[in-house]
Amino acid sequence: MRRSIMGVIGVLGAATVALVASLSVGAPEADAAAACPANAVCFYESADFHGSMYQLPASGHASDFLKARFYNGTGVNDRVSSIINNTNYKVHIYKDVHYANQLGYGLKAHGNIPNLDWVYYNDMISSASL
Ligand SMILES: [Ca+2]
Repeated sequence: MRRSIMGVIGVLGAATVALVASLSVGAPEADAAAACPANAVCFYESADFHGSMYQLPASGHASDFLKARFYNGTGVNDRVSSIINNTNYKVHIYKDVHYANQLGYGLKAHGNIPNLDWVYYNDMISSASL
């Protein structure tokens, strides 16, 4: 009898641990902002640097966002809503692929824009370069 009670407690304990683990890992993931590394330019799917992220390649150029994917697999083209520029250079953004139709004057070195809606460029960027 004693052995079977211990067995039940063991099963419940394991289930509780599994539930706590899944909550602590799963809950923040949906809303946490992915950190933008040093010397990188990061494009985010949502405002306030939320959602999935795409980093400008080390070359400093991305001529065609139709070929780019956020970390979650979603296409980047016309889906960027916020940007962090952690480089020493200005980032230029364009409405169309191959650096056509520049949007504004660019994002200054070590600058960021939490919401592209503020400048009417939300879900519009199709290429970018330093
Ligand atoms: Ca576009």
